[in-house]
Amino acid sequence: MPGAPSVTPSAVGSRSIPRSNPRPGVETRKALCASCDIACSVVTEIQKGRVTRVRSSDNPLFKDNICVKGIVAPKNFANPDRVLHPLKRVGERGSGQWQQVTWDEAMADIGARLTRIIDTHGPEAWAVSTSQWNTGTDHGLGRRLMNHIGSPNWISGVALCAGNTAAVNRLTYGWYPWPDYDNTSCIVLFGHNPGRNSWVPVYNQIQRVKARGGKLIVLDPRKSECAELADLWLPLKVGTDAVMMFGWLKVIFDEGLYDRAFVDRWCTGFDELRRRVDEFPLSRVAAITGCSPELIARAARMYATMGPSVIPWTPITDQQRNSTSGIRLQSILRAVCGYLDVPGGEAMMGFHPKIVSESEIEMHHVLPESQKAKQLGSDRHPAFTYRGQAALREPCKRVWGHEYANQVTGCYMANPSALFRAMAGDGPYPVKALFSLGNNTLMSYANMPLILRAFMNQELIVVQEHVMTPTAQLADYVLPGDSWLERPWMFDGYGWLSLYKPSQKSMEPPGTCKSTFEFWKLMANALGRPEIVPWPTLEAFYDWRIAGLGLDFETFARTYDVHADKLEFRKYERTGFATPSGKVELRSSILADLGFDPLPYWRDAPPPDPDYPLEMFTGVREAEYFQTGGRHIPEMRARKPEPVLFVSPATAAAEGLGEGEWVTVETRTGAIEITVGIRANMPDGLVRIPHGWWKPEMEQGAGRLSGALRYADALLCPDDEDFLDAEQGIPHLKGVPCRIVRRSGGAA
Ligand SMILES: Nc1nc2c(c(=O)[nH]1)N[C@H]1C(S)=C(S)[C@@H](COP(=O)(O)OP(=O)(O)OC[C@H]3O[C@@H](n4cnc5c(=O)[nH]c(N)nc54)[C@H](O)[C@@H]3O)O[C@H]1N2
Ligand SMILES: Nc1nc2c(c(=O)[nH]1)N[C@H]1C(S)=C(S)[C@@H](COP(=O)(O)OP(=O)(O)OC[C@H]3O[C@@H](n4cnc5c(=O)[nH]c(N)nc54)[C@H](O)[C@@H]3O)O[C@H]1N2
Ligand code: SF4
Ligand SMILES: [Mo]
Repeated sequence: MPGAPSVTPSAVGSRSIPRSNPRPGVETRKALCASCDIACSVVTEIQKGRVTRVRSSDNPLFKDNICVKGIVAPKNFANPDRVLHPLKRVGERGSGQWQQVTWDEAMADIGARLTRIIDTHGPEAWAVSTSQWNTGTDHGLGRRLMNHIGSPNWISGVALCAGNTAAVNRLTYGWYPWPDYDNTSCIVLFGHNPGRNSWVPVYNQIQRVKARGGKLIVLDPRKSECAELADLWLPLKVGTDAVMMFGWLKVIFDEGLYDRAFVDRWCTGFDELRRRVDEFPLSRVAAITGCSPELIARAARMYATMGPSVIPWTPITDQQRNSTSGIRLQSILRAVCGYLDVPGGEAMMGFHPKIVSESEIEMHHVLPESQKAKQLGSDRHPAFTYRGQAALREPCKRVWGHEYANQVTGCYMANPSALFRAMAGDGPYPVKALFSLGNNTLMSYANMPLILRAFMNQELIVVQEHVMTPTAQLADYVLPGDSWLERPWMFDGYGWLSLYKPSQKSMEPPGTCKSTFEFWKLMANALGRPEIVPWPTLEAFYDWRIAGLGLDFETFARTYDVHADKLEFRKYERTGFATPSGKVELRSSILADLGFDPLPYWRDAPPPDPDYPLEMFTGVREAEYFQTGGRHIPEMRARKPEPVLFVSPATAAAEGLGEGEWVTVETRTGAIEITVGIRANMPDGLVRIPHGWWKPEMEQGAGRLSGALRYADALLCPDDEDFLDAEQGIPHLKGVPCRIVRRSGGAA
């Protein structure tokens, strides 16, 4: 997911603090790291036209916001296997036979083939899968082109990471808020585990809050690094976050710890909610979560009574069977405790009159309603589709002045599983072209066997990448993408925060690597619609976006580190909330109208499966890699050469497993090979599977895919209805029945 910006909202127009060049012959630039999704402000050092070092920003606001992935970026992007020129498939799909072509040749052919597909099957036969931070300069231009051409079928990794949280938060109070870490009294982490090499800015914020006496509550089945720091650690059972929150609400309501005045004036559906919460006595919550009633009550009291507290975004509740209820319960906790849009609580920033949001650039209003209605998956699982968010258009306009707020790009997506089914030929209509930009599509959703079938059934697959990922190996065209060292960038906080942060270009891209901005511009031209992306260059586009501040991009990037206005709190007192009722909808009128339970609820896991007695989750991010990327960097591979599962000592003993041994893990969906790591901090019966493993050095092409067919967690993740959240249709990755099979012999 994205993630989040590394600046607190109170930082207004912070000027940069220039430092003299460290050594003669060394130039410096201010950049934003895009090696993950949180955009740390960093400094690049350049010698002879190449970046030789990445270090932390000189601005005290961003002090120490850097990690190993940012530091290793120059080596990452200089790797000898980087794709430097467009490649065209010449053999069968996946045969590994490529011909180098020019951008002109590639784009002319892609334009002609996509036009044929659209003419034959309609614009909805064209799908895009992307993630905003890897491509950086997409800036909503892909959506803009799709909206003009007529396709609603855009998906992204943000369906499993923050984008869906944003969409579900909007159902309750119209905007996805951001924690005011600087003033908060208590932080609650549902699994989320920032560290020195994972979301460092948030980790540093947690340290600062702790240092001034604030509290930290961590809910995690495993004693994680953040759990070690916590004042309270709740070792809940995997996948039970939603029921835990019912327990907290039970305590908060029974003990009168909520903000009655706010609830009375600003919330709908309190009485109904309260009756629902009464179905969750702590004995029931304790039985499901495995935590004692006393511990649950202590945590609930701490959250409700410490003063303004925050529940930062977490991917853990994004990826569960009860995701919509879990995210709604987080929203409800914020609201009933009076922590919404107050100092130290969670701030709703809205649109800013001088900041051109990507929602505006996307131009969702030009996509006809008849095409919006074709968005795949919106019939069964509408929450983050156009249909699910439609009732927010008028309220959003009323409160924020804009009809469409595509926060974290997650509010108008197609459903990934439904899209893959249609691509495979099992949908309501054919989908025949997939563009995958900065996104390892094949490995980044559930049910990889289905995605593979979907890929093999395409007429046109276009990938923009740095390296020959398993996804790229199945493409018709692989186009070389530039990196964050090689392009300017302006970050706007994903429409979650309202700010601009600039990034200077540090060096020229190698070969003919291009930005995603340039790709969409060439694509608009190739479809005969140059007016859709009218700006001649990326810099000219940024000049246009920043004109409201009375600056040009070059001056802004040279002079400032960030532009953000001072926060105004309790805006709702002036405007109401951007929901149909104008209030916080504890009972969601939108979910009711869509035919779902308007209150959060608890859906039990399917009955235990004796053939698959253990449970697995995917996650615990690897310090060295970002998601499926980075396995080609020798310095990082030396530190983490193989995928490792984690099990407790007792589970290892029961299964007869030894440290470092290769095993097979199986679910009903598929199987992977992996090594064993025995970890004292794992609960018994739970298996951690790392996300995104493949080995760039292994054989490429269909049937091999550089080890992705052996190691990728997505092979294990189901997407049948039992394992999908009902409202969103996103897969349950936190608690899937599995088994471990010992292998005779050594390395896989
Ligand atoms: N099965 C399963 N699926 C998951 C998850 C999981 O745990 N399990 N996690 C989910 C989460 S939390 C997320 S955030 C998503 C992430 O899903 P993705 O956004 O697909 O993330 P990555 O795996 O990082 O793939 C990004 C690709 O972009 C390329 N890239 C990097 N920088 C650039 C660039 O500047 N330009 C271009 N053109 N390409 C670039 C990299 O080489 C890499 O191959 O996946 C989600 N999907
Ligand atoms: N170095 C590095 N940093 C990264 C990334 C990376 O790939 N590498 N990826 C980035 C991205 S896109 C994301 S989304 C974040 C993800 O980072 P985090 O939000 O920290 O997520 P994970 O590391 O997957 O898991 C965090 C914790 O969730 C616990 N957990 C597992 N299942 C459950 C459950 O059901 N409930 C609860 N409450 N806890 C559970 C795990 O035990 C683990 O300790 O990290 C970001 N930072
Ligand atoms: S946390 Fe690391 S990878 Fe992410 S933006 Fe910051 S330095 Fe880059
Ligand atoms: Mo993520």
